[in-house]
Amino acid sequence: MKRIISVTLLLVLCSGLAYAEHVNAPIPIGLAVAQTSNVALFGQEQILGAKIAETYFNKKGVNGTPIRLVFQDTGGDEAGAINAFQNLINQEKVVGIVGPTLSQQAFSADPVANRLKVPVIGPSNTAKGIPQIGEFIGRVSAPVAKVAPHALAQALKQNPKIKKVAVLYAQNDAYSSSETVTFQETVKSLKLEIVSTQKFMTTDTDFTTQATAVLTAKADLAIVSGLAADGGNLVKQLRQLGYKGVIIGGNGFNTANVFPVCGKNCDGILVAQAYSPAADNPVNKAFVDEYRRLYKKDPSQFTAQAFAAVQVFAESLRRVEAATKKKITGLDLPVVRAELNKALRQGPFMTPLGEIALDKEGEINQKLFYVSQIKMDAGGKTGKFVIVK
Ligand code: 1QQ
Repeated sequence: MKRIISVTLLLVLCSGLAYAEHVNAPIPIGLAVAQTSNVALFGQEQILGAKIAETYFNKKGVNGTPIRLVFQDTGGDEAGAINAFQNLINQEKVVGIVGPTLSQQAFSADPVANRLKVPVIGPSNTAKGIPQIGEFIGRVSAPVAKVAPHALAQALKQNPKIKKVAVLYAQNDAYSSSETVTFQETVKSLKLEIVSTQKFMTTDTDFTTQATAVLTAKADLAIVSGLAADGGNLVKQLRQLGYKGVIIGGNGFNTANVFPVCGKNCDGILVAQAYSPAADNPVNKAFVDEYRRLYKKDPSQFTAQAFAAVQVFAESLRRVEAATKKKITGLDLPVVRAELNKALRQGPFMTPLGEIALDKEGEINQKLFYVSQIKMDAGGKTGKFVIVK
């Protein structure tokens, strides 16, 4: 008898709990980045930043209601990104999506979300034209045109005698093909000469042809726009074949996961970046402190941008509640998605990237950019990004 009573009591208590959970159900935000394939070299860093943001913004939540990240692996290609987006939108009923990792994936997956009127924030899509995909598409990753030229300016400052430039890029990747255009325009505007233009594929492993061409052309600066695996291998083979000149790496080099790829040959690569761990603002301090506590090193740009992407969703959800005077959980999902998309574009956010805002089109306005130089440790296995500007 006693047992029956206590079981009944337990059931009553449990159903009470379930109800309480329901009215305060967490708000699902999709996180669609690469957890597998070579593109996971970036995606892994993005997940770390997103998770720190989830915990940080859930101290207050959305006026008490927590957010909940729903992770969906995109893999490294377009089909994987489309699948992840569809799943998050239709099955998981997310209010918005942070992702995908590559611009190459965004040009295929973003139109799906845009048609279904689901806001997307690109955490690392830097190719020209991303926000123009549609009215529900924005990004917190500054475009190549705003970032890449800083690396060239720094290379010339350190090496005023540079005259002959080789540009190399992954022709099957949207970011790489976009970034090389910016680099080539900047090279010409600085009255330097492009002595060789080399294409490769992100799937390539042998770069003998391209490296030989750079050496034959006697370039004193090589600029590589590619992803971490291919780009890192290209740099390694370029050095192994005897190239002694300066190397600029594009945004694909902005991850510590490139260090094991080029090893000691990563040393000295200049990379422009949209983030510095030393940026002096309270939210960056909190972010960096937490990252250091967990991983005993400094966060990368991709980690900081993923944090910022989750942040703009969390803070915009609060804006939606303020504007509608209703709890998110009390609004219909299509209304939440539409209001959220508007709120994302209404004013600044103070993030680890500094103060940022999205314009009407969803393009980021960011003020601070940096250049770092890779410094490899004596063993050639580990290294760090040293901010030089
Ligand atoms: C893009 C990029 C990549 C380097 C992100 C990892 O900038 O695809 O837009």
